[in-house]
Order: sequence, then C-alpha cells, then structure tokens
Amino acid sequence: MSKQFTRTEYEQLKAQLNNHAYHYYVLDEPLIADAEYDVLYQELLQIEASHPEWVTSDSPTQRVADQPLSKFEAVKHARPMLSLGNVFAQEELTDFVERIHKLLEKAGQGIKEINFSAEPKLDGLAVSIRYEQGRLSQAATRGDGTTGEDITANIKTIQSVPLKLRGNDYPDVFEVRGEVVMPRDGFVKYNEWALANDDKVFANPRNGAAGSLRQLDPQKTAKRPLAFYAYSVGVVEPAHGLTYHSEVLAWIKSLGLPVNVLNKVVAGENGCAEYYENIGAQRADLNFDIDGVVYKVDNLAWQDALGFVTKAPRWATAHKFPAEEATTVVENIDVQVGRTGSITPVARLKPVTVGGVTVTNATLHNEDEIKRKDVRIGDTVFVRRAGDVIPEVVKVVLAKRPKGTSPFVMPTYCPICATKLYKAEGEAVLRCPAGLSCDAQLKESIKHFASRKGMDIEGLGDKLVEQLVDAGLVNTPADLYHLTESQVGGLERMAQKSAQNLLQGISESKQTTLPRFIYSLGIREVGEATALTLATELKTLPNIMQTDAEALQELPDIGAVVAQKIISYFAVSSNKEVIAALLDVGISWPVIEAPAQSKQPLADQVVVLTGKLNVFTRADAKNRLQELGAKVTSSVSAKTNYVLAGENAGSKLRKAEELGVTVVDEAWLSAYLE
Ligand code: 9MJ
Repeated sequence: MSKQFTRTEYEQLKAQLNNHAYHYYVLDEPLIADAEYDVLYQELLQIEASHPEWVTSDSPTQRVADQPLSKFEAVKHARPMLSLGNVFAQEELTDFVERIHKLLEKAGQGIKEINFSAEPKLDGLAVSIRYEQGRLSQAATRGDGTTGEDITANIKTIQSVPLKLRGNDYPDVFEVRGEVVMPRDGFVKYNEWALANDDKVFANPRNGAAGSLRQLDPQKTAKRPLAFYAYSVGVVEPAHGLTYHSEVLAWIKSLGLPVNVLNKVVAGENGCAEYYENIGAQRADLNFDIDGVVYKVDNLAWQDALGFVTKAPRWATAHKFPAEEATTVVENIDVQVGRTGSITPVARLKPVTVGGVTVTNATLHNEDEIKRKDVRIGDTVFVRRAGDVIPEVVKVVLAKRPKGTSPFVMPTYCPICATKLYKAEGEAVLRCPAGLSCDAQLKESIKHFASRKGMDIEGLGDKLVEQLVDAGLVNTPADLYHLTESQVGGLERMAQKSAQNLLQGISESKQTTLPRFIYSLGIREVGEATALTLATELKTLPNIMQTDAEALQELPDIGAVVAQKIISYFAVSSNKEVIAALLDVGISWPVIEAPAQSKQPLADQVVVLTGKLNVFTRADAKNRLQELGAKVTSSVSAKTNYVLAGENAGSKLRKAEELGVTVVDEAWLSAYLE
C-alpha cells in the first residue's frame, strides 16, 4: 500500500516544489538536483490522483491545459502597456538626458545628476501577467498597448513564471510586465529537434518566442523553451509606495518572478554610455538576444513629473544596437571547399551593413539548407550576423524574386580539383575526397597547420599560404620546412627581409608541444580541447596513433564519432607519411610527464592492513596506499598481493602465511613513499 498523505502534507509538498522552482529559475541557485525535483513532482502527481478535490490552480502540475483554444480572446489592459522611444547615436543619448534635466528643472526639480535604471533590452514579446490574491489569473500580449490577446494558458506553461506569488505579503492585485524570450541554447536545440521531426524551424529566437505564444495548443507551447524576465509593474492594488524603479524590480524578484541580473543603477549620461558599451561587449555571449539597452529614470516621482508623449514615456528610452539583420541581393552563389573537403555553398551579396559591419558573403551551410530555403541567384534575402559567427542567409523575400530564376544545383565535381564529390551516409555535407591533392584542401590544411592554435608559425598568413601552394612550393605541411630563401624571395611582393623572417618563423615552430602538433594535423572533430586530452592522457605520439577506438572512448569527452575520426585519420598511409616527414625535419616537443602508472607503483595491487602500526595511523596508511594505486581490503584471500603487518598481528598474518602471500612492514610502505 502506498503512503497516505494529509491535506497539510500535500500543501507543504506543493510549497516545497514552488520554492525549488524559485531557487532554480529566479535565483539561479538550485537547492536540489533535477532528478530529486522529479521525485517530489511524481509524489505530488500521485497525491493528486488520489485526491483530485485538493488540486488548486497554483499546483505545479496545473501548468499545461489539456484543451487547445479555438482563438485568443481580446484583453483590455487596465493600464496601457508602454512602448519606448529610441536613440541610436551618442548625441541622441545626450539630447535625451538634457531634455530630462530641462523638464525636471521646469517642474521645480533642478537636479545635478540623474540616476537611471539601465537594463538590457530583450528581443522577445512583451506580456502583462496579472495575479489576484497571489494567484496567476490572466496573461496578455502587449497588442497595441491598449488591447492584447489572452495567452494565460501559454504563459502558465513557462516554468519560470510562478503560478502563485512568493510569501504572504503580496498586494490583492499585482500586474507584472516583462518580456518572454526563447533563450539561445533552447532555440538551437529546439530547431535541431524540429528539423529532425519535420516541424517548423524558427528563423530566430524572437520568432520562436512569438510563434510559441501564438500557439493555440498549450501542450505544444509547453514543449517550447521559453523564459520570462520582468521589468515593470502595471496595476498594483494597494499601491506599493516604493520610491525607486530599482526598488520595484527588487520587490518583483522577492515576489518570485525572474528579473534580469544585468540590470544596474547608473549615474547620468556617462553611466548610461558605459553601460551601453559594457552590455554591447557581452552581447554575443548572452543566452538571449538583445537589441539594445533601456534607460529609465530611477526616481518614480520624477517619472510622474516627466509624464508621456503619446504612448511612450519621457522618462525612458531604448538605446539600440546596430541591427543584426538586413536585406540585400544575392549576386552569385559559389561553393567553397573546406579543409576536410566539405563543400559549402556561399552567397555573394551586394554589400550591406549588418550590425555595423559590411557583409559581402553569407554561408548557405549545405545542400539541404540551400534547398530548404530555396535561395537563388537574384533573390532578395535577409542576412543575419550574430556576434562573431559567420553571416548567414536567413530567408528569401519571395515577393521580390525576379522572373526566370531557377533553383541552385550543387556541383557534381569539385570546383577546384574536378574529383567527383560524394556524400557519406547520414551526412548533409557533400565532400571532395581528394585530400591534400586538392589545392583548396591543401591551402586550408596548411593555414590550419600554421595557425595560432596549431604550430603558430609567425609571418605565415593566409595570403602567403595561397601563394606558396599556387607556386607549387608546398604540397604537404612538411614542405614548409624545406623552403629556401630564394624560393620564398621569388614570390610576388616578398622582400628579402620578410622572406628571412618567414623562414625564421618556420624554423622556430619546430619546437612545439604535443597538443599543438596533434591539433595542427587537422584531424576531423579534433579541436584544441580534444588534442589536449589526447596528449595529456596518452602522453606520446605513437601511443595516440595506436590506441584503439574502444580505449579512445574511455578518455574524457571523446565519444564514438570522434574516436572513429581519429582511427580513420591514422589509418590513411598518406597521413602517416606526412607525420613521418614532419618528424624528419626535426619537429619535437617536451616529453609529457611519465605515464600515471609509474607514479602509482602499487596500481591494482591488493593490500591488507593488520596489527598495530607505529609510524602511520591506520587511516593514514590506507590513504597512502591508495595514493600509490593499491586497493586496500580487509580480508586476506588468494587475490591479496601484500599483507602489511604491524605489531601483534593475528589471524590475518597466519592466513597470509598459509596462502603464501607476501608479508611486509611499515618500512616497506615508507620506502615506496620516498
Ligand atoms: C525589454 N524589452 O527588455 C522595457 N524592456 O519598459 C525593458 N522593455 C520597457 N524595459 C517600459 N527592460 C516599456 C518597455
């Protein structure tokens, strides 16, 4: 029989789960592991199955409604949801701050410096969530600011939105406003899933958030990775009586709602400008898209004095980052051959500024992607640049497609070496199998070999690599080490001094490290981290070359795919020849500390301690033995290798003698430790 629960126990369990959700989502400091949470959640489900009459709307089990909606009802906002004015340039920010100073002066509040609440401007969907008597009662989109759509069922599926406010000290009516976003990691994962399941792929996280909230079936919305960050309040009854916006944010957080940790109170225009720079520098690394920052006058009385122009407050503005998406025209589509022979279609674009940088090329990834997006020469396309990643074509503006275009067809033969291309089973990528005999792959391999993370050859830039290959001077990485001054000096635009510097750089690169050498070989799937693992775990090049797939997979972070790539690489005779030639020219590295075993001279030896020890305590002796690799057990058997016997040893010593097990004393252990 399963345990019977009382109503009080049920309420306590519910409160416990809500508390864990708060620590996890709002404080980002979980108190228990996910699996432990799941156990408690299952328990709650069981109780609710026996007592359906106890279930209330704030139970964590009540997040996902069974029934899809037929449409979204209109919701009139009790207080309008504001929009924000924009500034783009520093001068506009100056104007914004000066205007506030002037207005406040007129209102009889001459202020030296104004504090602002500076906040990242999340690029999602603005929503208003209403709590009555602490329980989530309604959620609506911003709509036109006056009327939005009722998305209560969808908002309830967002785990970080509490169904009940925290504590007991909440107002009767509490409306919180904020942004629903799809975090970047969730967006990537969701799209991978969607692609594999023939479901809708989102062009960007903002569309992901918007599309998910517009979904009529909450069961579907529940599967979308969404997050909510609060940034202001609407109707609050009774009034909160706080003085600063930053206090309101802290209060919202104390009621259990997530508030962005990057929010900060800054002083004056300089504080704003510094914040803008600082957040801009972090932008690429954040887990959510932002399109700028927001500055809000922190003092709420001053906000009131400043008031509004139409729908936007005078006391706040958005300072936008340069756009990361733009439209332009595809002038041509080329295919590029990568270091590993991968064929990547690339759109050559009419130059366009995206996020402050001029973009002329954008990747189309692979054959499947170009087919899915149906990008054609002449098309107008959306181009996106996010952080440091290569710009990509997001989608085609079909309405602007010129007449007479045809779908792009991938080539059958390598555009560089004319070898027939192939596609490995289960891979989306078309490849040229020619290896280093394909000039494109040779060039990319040499660039990789010489790169900073690889052999770090000073003075050997991409252009020079191309010249060396085109001149027929370099056909394998080892050829670099045979170059002469007259050969290099004979290249176009190569002064004698530069030629000497290059040769010196090449020569100096011979003294390297094993991880660098492994990385520089350009084995597929072996990046800097894997190269380091191979070197530190396996210590020597011959060891790395001989370890089998099974043993490779026992190394940290090496899975079946990577192991197979390593095995395949070393199985190719031309690769082994390249390595031999490189070692021949004198490439070497410091020996990596002796294999772990030799520091553990008692590895796998079974030792039993018995009798009274004088030099060591029992615990100490056990620890030391284990450090030396030994297994310390308590009973003597045929598997025991040593019995360490102290004074007055009894039955264990006799057993050891019977079985012919080696008996040693404390001096033996001391000798090992020395
Ligand atoms: C965003 N999108 O992150 C506001 N916002 O305040 C922040 N939006 C806002 N504040 C008043 N952080 C209207 C909109």
